[in-house]
Amino acid sequence: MSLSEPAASASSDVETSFRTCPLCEATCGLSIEHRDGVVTRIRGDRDDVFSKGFLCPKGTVLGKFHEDPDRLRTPLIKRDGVHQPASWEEAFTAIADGLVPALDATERDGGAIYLGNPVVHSLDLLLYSPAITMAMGSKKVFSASTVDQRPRELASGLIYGSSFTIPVPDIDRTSTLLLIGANPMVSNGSLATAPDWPGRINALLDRGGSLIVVDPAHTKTAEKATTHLAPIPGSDALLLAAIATELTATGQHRPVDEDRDALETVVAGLEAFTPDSVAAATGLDAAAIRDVATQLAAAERPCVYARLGTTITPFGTTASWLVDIVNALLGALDAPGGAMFAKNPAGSKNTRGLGPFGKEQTLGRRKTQASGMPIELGEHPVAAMAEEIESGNITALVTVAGNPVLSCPDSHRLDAALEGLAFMVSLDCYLNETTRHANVILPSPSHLQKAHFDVAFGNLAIRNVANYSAPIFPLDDNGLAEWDVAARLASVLGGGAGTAQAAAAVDDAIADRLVRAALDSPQCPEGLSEDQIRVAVGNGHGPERLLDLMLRSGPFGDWFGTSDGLSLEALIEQPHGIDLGALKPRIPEVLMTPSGRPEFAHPSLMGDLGRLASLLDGPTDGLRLINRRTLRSNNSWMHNLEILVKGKPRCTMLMHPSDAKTRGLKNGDFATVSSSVGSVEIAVELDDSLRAGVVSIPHGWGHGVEGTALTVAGRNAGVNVNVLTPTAAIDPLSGTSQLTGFEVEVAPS
Ligand SMILES: Nc1nc2c(c(=O)[nH]1)N[C@H]1C(S)=C(S)[C@@H](COP(=O)(O)OP(=O)(O)OC[C@H]3O[C@@H](n4cnc5c(=O)[nH]c(N)nc54)[C@H](O)[C@@H]3O)O[C@H]1N2
Ligand SMILES: Nc1nc2c(c(=O)[nH]1)N[C@H]1C(S)=C(S)[C@@H](COP(=O)(O)OP(=O)(O)OC[C@H]3O[C@@H](n4cnc5c(=O)[nH]c(N)nc54)[C@H](O)[C@@H]3O)O[C@H]1N2
Ligand code: SF4
Ligand SMILES: [Mo]
Repeated sequence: MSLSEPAASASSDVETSFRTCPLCEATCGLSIEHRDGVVTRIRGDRDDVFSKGFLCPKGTVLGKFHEDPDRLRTPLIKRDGVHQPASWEEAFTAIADGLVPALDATERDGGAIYLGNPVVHSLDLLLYSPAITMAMGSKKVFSASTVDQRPRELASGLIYGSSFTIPVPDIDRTSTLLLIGANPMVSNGSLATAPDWPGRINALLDRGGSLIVVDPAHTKTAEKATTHLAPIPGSDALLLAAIATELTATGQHRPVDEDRDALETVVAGLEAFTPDSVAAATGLDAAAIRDVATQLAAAERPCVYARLGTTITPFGTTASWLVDIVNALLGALDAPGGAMFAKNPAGSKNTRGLGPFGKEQTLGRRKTQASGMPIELGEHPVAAMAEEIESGNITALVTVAGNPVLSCPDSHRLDAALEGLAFMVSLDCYLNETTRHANVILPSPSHLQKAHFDVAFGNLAIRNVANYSAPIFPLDDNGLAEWDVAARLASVLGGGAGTAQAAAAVDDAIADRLVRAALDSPQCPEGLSEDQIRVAVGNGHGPERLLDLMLRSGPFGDWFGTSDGLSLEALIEQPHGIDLGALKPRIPEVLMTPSGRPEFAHPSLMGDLGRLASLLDGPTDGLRLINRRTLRSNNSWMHNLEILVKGKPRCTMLMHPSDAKTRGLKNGDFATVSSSVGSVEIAVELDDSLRAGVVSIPHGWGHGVEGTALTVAGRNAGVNVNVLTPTAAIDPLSGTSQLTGFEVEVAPS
């Protein structure tokens, strides 16, 4: 029996299956009761080794999502402007006849791919979408990273030699947590996989610890804070620089040995940034900044963690770097209770134990064609997508689990640009704002029909944990597994047939690479042969074999039966997961830098301090729009589930009463919000806890568009905030879009 095939149930008794929630980075264990293919109840799995029963309202709706009549179950082909159901064979033939010639017409240079956020949550897509990219033969890769975490990854690449080496807050052991631009009480955390952030924050406070929150909004997380600072948006890099200077100027930093020279270079470069010099530009009292530095310095186990509110700004890379500098000056980097590095059970670039090696990382080697935006870590910034299509540099596009029309800047322009493509293919669950432009849409099965393992979040978890979930429900009649769809698509794009055999060949090629990587690993036991590996993992097709290869050759692996350790089988025997323990210090073995130490004073980072100094002049007076998440939402794609959208509308604009008054607006009024690129009309919700001069609108809304099939979302449409986001405003180092802190005007509608 293939591991992908769930055991058929003859009886109609209620069965309980345990499964990791695939929706957000918290990776909660779910206990799913179901009967005859219908989910009857979802609760938190109290025996899950990591989440211990925690879940949020979204985790309970996987059954509703499975049943959603709008969820696509067959491929769709656009004929005469209308999407019509088609067979898989027809769909792959249409792609061979349409997309392949479009790619070939530009010698493959005009092809692009956009990888959306759910790719990192999907075992199938993480393992098989690289095959699609490779088969396209295009170097134009876009992803949601450049509207999200790319600055953090870039800073890590420069400092530690790998973009996967991201410090995570050791929240269970810290005594003082400084949280900047993150709202984990609502988002459940990001780049810090920790199911039950709320419980962990409460535990920190219960053990007498402190929570310092820096956020222009008085969020649910700020409500928990022992200290809350509400800065001017976009000024966090200044704040961090001033904290670093204050720590060293007052001798409150902790002694550092190996990295003294590099840190002294950084500290010297930060001299101009003091609590007094940044006060006006951050909108904070110098005394409040000094107090934060003192609280951190006095803490037994301090930790600084920054997230989305700092990365979707023009200084995202610099702010991410300065987080590490402050942690290093506090002795909190790579220390228990501070900012630590996870060890991915599925293996990662930084788990091979090779120790120091690698080339100097440099920036700025590639630029986009139309306007010269930076291409870093192999990706084009999404801010460049519309202009690249308009200038004819991109003529064919594949989107995988992404909805850029709602999530990327200057949406109206991107929406129009997509219509100009010669051919577009989407792999998605819905006919939505983006996929409506596709000539062919290939459906994904529901999440309950797929295997799950969090390959990506092993790099980011606050404990080392491994947990595998088998599919609960079988595929629909005529349904294809998502890995199979991706592999068939890759085969068609490479000029092959979109058949099961072709997909198997793509799969075998990936398995071959993993076998070679295992044999080449410095941890590979002497004498282990290729045959032994192949016999151990078998030759079944699909993600389980690949996962087995990764686990068994990973840092906790059983090396194909030659030692005790992880394997897929071991995980199947433990449906609540295997806890591999608290994080342990990993410097220097985690580093891939030429010096064998963190490159704290990397020239590309030091080189941005001049630009940062230009912020000291202070911002202009205009209103600034910031981003916001709401608990029952998940970016753009869960608004078609009644249970999550019912009740009062969530897509409103929060505004301080003083800002509303000067504009003649009252609670519930409709306002027109305009930026340099667009305008929307939205209901005003007064909030006197928000920093004055700041307004906040959530993203992912703006449904009800012609050509989509989202019945419930259409009735709860909201507005698309990214109609307002300019494409020109990016972090010039990473190319990440500024989605927060840009100027808008607000007037009564
Ligand atoms: N419920 C829910 N959960 C989600 C998601 C969702 O859509 N809904 N999305 C998931 C995804 S893809 C991600 S990446 C994570 C993100 O999770 P988080 O990183 O926690 O991001 P947000 O919840 O957007 O919170 C960012 C905070 O930054 C603040 N902010 C905005 N601008 C600035 C600024 O310039 N400086 C500072 N200091 N703060 C600022 C905002 O007010 C906001 O409270 O959430 C994930 N979880
Ligand atoms: N203004 C503003 N804009 C933002 C943000 C913000 O805070 N403010 N946040 C940004 C962030 S952090 C992110 S991550 C991006 C998200 O940007 P995107 O990734 O482009 O958007 P999502 O809404 O996550 O879209 C996910 C798509 O994948 C589909 N999908 C879901 N699960 C699966 C699956 O298993 N397989 C397949 N094939 N498809 C699937 C859904 O139907 C949907 O079409 O948005 C960014 N945009
Ligand atoms: S917090 Fe995230 S992982 Fe946990 S149940 Fe909610 S959506 Fe799922
Ligand atoms: Mo994200």
